[in-house]
Amino acid sequence: MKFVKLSVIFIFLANIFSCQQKEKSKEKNQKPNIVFIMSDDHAYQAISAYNDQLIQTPNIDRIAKEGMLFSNASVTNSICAPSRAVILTGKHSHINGKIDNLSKFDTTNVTFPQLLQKAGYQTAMFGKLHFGNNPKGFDEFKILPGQGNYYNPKFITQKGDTIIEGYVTDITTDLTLDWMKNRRDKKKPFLLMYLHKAPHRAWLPSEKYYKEYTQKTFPLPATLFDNFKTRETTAQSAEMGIFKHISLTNDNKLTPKTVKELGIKEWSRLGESLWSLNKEQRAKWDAVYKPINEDFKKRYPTMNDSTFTVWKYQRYLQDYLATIASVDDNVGRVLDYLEDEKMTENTIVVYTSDQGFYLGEHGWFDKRFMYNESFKTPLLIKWPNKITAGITEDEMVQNLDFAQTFLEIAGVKATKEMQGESLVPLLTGQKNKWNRQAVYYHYYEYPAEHAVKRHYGIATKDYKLIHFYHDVNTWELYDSKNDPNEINNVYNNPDYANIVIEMTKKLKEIRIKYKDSEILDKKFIEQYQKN
Ligand code: SGN
Ligand code: CA
Repeated sequence: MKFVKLSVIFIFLANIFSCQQKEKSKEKNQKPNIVFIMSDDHAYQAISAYNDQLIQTPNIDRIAKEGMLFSNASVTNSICAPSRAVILTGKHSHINGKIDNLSKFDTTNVTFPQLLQKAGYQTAMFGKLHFGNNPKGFDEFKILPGQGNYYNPKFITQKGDTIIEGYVTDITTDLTLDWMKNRRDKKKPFLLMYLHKAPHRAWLPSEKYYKEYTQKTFPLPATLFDNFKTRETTAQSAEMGIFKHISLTNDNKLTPKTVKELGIKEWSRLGESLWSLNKEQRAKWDAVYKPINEDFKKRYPTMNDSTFTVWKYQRYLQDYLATIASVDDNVGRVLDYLEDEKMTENTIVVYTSDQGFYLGEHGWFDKRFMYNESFKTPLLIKWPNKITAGITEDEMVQNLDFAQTFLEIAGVKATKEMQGESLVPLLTGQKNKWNRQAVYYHYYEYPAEHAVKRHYGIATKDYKLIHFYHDVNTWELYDSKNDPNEINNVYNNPDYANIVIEMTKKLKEIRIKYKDSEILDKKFIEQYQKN
């Protein structure tokens, strides 16, 4: 009797084991799923895996712990929609045509999701795209119109527009999880683009975090009071200074009444960014933010330019970082789901931003420049069994490389027009197959908000050469190893004369390699003037 019982238990356990094995091998034989997580304007300085001075991001850090952190990832054009166009097409802005946020994306471009969809991948996109038209190649999408709202956002869907009550970061995640749980075919591989609006300006945190973050103070960056010596004509004319251009109302969330009462003249509009909150949300908000007005009224009379800048900086970072705390929580929800469903083995997870951002460096917020904080972008990738966990990779990679990377992972051929390089060799420990010596950058949106002049440039691991053009003609050279904060433009320093010659030659060559030219520069200026 005992023997019969034992045999039954044995057969039962053997069955379970063989089912599990079958499931595992099914998962192994299936092409990998791709979860592409991107936030909007997320500075690498605000991810604790890069820098733990400002915020703890334990969930985003999980990706680095279990995978690879890229310390030298950059974008080709540091602004939202152009960066997204580069990611989807694998082509530089001057080739895919989406040079700035204003022009519409040319939907005759072939994107990697279209190719994956054709190859049998299920495809879905949730959150911010900012293209002016709907994405092609997606079975399902729910995207924000334009910039979208933090509170009670509207989403464009294939079935029409819908407004969803709540906080955008939570909602984008709810939509993403709902698709993964309920609406995909679990037998097919998938590409999921999970795209946060946060931490984009005007930095409206959720109730969960504004209570905590409005109490915090943060260390000041070394270049908060940069005087732009050696960069007068370019950096100095940009309109993205914390002191002058962050508005006390729209950005720092003081009420227009307070600002008027104190007789302060705002550089930009005297407005409020809080119109999307409903009554109940607004009441909770006011309970926390109203006292900040009273406190400011007391302090303002004794403030000088630098204490005023520091106050604005702290207020800016409190809200900016609080929006990231929500992103981190929600990334955790998605990672947990993948773990609970035992999908981690066969899923590559990428976390990145559409570009970097200034958190007070050079006295700035915003992006656009080829200087490090906005040129570089966070990039963390995990892919168990392929990537050795916990590695930091310092090779120069770009958002231009995603399309070819994902196509290679899925075993799909890239198009001839794509200009990036697959990151698979770096991910799988075959560094000898990677030989990139320099990356190219080109920013176009000028004249426009923030007044960052048009420029293109080349970066190697040692130097960065930038040419500002259109209504100026200035050159800058940075010694990246000796001047990581990029405050010394050494272009005219005789000690660097040979480097200037060498880098100018390299810049010419890389312009040819990527098919960019003065003729195209002129064409885009004319096109811009017509728009
Ligand atoms: C808005 C912001 C700008 C920001 C652009 C582009 N102003 O216009 O500060 O540079 O978006 O951002 S705001 O007062 O309306 O917030 S991007 O990430 O979409 O490129
Ligand atoms: Ca952006």
